[in-house]
Amino acid sequence: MRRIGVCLAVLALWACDDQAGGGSAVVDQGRARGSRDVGVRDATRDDDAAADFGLPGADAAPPSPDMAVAMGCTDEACGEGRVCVGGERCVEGTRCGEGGDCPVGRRCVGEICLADPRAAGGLAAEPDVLAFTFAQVGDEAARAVVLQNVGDAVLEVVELEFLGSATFAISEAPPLPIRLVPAQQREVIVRYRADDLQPDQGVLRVHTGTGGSVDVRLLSDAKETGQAAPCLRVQPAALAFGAVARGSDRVLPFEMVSCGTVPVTVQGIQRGVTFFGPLSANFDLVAPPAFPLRLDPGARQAIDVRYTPQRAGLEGGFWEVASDDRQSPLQRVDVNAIATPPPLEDVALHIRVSWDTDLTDVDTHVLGPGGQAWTCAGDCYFSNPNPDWGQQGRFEDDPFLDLDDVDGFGPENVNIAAPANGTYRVIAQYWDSHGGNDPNVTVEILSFNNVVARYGPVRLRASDDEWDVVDIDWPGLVLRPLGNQVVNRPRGPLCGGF
Ligand SMILES: [Ca+2]
Ligand SMILES: [Ca+2]
Repeated sequence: MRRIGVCLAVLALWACDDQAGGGSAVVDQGRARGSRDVGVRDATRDDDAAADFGLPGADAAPPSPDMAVAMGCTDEACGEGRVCVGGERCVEGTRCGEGGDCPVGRRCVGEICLADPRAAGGLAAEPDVLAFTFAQVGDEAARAVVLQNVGDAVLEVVELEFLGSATFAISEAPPLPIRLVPAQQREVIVRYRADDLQPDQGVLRVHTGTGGSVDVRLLSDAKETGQAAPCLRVQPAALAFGAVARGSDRVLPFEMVSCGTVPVTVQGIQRGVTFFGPLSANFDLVAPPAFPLRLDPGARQAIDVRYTPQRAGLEGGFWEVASDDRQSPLQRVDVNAIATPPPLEDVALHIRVSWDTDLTDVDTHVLGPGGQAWTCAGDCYFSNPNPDWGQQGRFEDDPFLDLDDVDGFGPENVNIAAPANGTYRVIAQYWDSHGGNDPNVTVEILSFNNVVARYGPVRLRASDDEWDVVDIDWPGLVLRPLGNQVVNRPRGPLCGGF
């Protein structure tokens, strides 16, 4: 999956606009894909970098409208493993040590240790601190770390090493090495199991094939319940929605419990922000209570979280519950889901593109009726994966690029469940070889799970080669193939999706 306009760590809140985008190790807005498009500026002066990052000393934009509550903060109030940025927002991370010292794979920017992808050959791991809160021996929790290649060359993760407490482990260890092409990401799950009431500390060190590494700090914190201080338990620590098909949704609850002998006040529930941005709007809270919410000792409040899938793929992040529990003022609930397209039997137009070479990135472009290539209104492609076509606000007549393959073979596909009337054009574009061989590309058109046509294979020999494959008239599914000619055309501007 490629991303556009990546912002580092904290920055999603303040720095992800056109003015501030493109800071140190931040991918240039609108050009995030492939080696020739990654613009890593050499920010050697930390004050410049601080300005880019919107850290203290820089102009701060207003807080995100996604926040359910605006809060002042201090490092102390933010809790272990978190720091207060701009006096307003707790983020997971650490202050720089004396002389700007930071853990491996981080560098000091505006007094905060931020991911430095160059330190590990382009590898970034987010978040850089995982904090697990537990109340009793035997409690288990799992949290995700996302590994992403933000460099400009293919990299491999060759080892996931744990240092410190043995209470931390990888859940469902992925096969190694993990190969990542530029901008590709993978999630690994870290599991914690409390073996006694003592806090635990550890490090997950992620090693790359070129000798670099990135550290993720692991912390646990025993929650004191039954004390004469505000105490909030949020459970479970994670909600796994599983596979949910577009057109449906799923609701799962978590619970907030007042665990002291005095009331606790919940100030709000906000979208978690990471390196990769705030939690997707596909997750929302169903009829949340009004905040601040006071919970008497022993009182419980259920919160329903709804997931409504759009484009297919893995989605996740976390909610943050802010309260006056001083021991853990921000508690998080991880959420993850797999969005799936509707079954092929229900899809009127399915366009599938595949090729025969590893590493290479071929892209599917589907132009809607009257649409032009590389326009955000008319072209469904990786940077514009589900424009609203046909009737506005109705998703059944929209195209969804449900799978964008970046590292070889495909397939990638576009689904339109119920196309509006008009002519659709399919184009295959050769984005980047990433060091692989030139691909032979095959395009298949399916309707309600029947293959109605197959075109190619056609060989693409150079980046920006384009093959105009077929025009499709709807209704009637009239196919007008455009031949096997390949034309090299300059790529157009991107739309900012991923
Ligand atoms: Ca692709
Ligand atoms: Ca529509």
